[in-house]
Amino acid sequence: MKGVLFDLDGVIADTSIYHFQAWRKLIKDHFSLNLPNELEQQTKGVSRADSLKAILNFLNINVSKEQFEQLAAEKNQTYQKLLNNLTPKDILPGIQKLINDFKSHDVKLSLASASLNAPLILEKLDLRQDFDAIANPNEVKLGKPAPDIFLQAAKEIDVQPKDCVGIEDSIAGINAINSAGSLSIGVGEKEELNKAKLLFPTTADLNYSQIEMAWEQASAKLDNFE
Ligand code: B16
Ligand code: MG
Repeated sequence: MKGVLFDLDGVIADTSIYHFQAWRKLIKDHFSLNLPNELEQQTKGVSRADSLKAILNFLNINVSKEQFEQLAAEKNQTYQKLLNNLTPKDILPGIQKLINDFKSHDVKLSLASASLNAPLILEKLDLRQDFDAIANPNEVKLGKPAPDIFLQAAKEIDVQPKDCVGIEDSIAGINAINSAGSLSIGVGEKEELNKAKLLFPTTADLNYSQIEMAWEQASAKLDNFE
C-alpha cells in the first residue's frame, strides 16, 4: 500500500449538506419547487454539471445552454458562501487520526474529489499541507463512476493505482475506485455501498490496521492467482 486516494465530500468533511442546501435554494428561487431528499444521494460525488442535469431531468425542466451555465454558476456562489462557515472543527471524526496514520506509514496522500472547490475546502480545514497532491477534475475526461479522477490522483503521487486504496462515501465513487483497480474502502450504511471491498459504517470507524489487513489479504489473493 503506497498511496491513499481520498474522496472529500462525505469522507473528509460533510460538505454535501452545503451542496444540497445550495441546490435547494437555486431550485426554489428559480422554479418555486422543493427538491426531494432522494436527490441528495443521486448528486453525491457527481460533478456540478451532471448534478444539475440530474436535478433538471428529475423535475422535467428544460433550459437553454446559457441558462444552464448561469444556474450552475449561481449554485456555486451560494455554495461558496456556505463554505465560509467551514473550520478545522468540521473535519469528520476519525479522519485526522487516519491521515496521521497513513503519513506515519509513508503512504502518500492524494485527493480524488469531483469538486472544483477542493483546494479551497482543504485550506479551510487546514489539511492542505497533509496532501501530496490534489487531482484537478478539469484535467480528467469523465466524472465518477468512471475511474478517471482516481487514476489521475494516483498519477499525481507517482503510484500505480493497484498500489493504492481509495476511500469513498458514494456509490459512484466506489464504482470508480473498483474500475481504477485500487482497493475500495466504503464509508456509510447504504446497502448499495456493498461493492466496496471493505466497508465502515462511519468515518469514526475507519481504522488503519483494518485497512492494512484488507490490503494484505487482497494482495495475497492476487499472488495466489498469479
Ligand atoms: P463542485 P466529492 C463532489 O465532491 C460532491 O459530492 C458533489 O455533490 C458535487 O456536485 C461535486 O463534488 C462537484 O463539486 O460544485 O464544488 O465542483 O464527493 O467528489 O468530494
Ligand atoms: Mg463523496
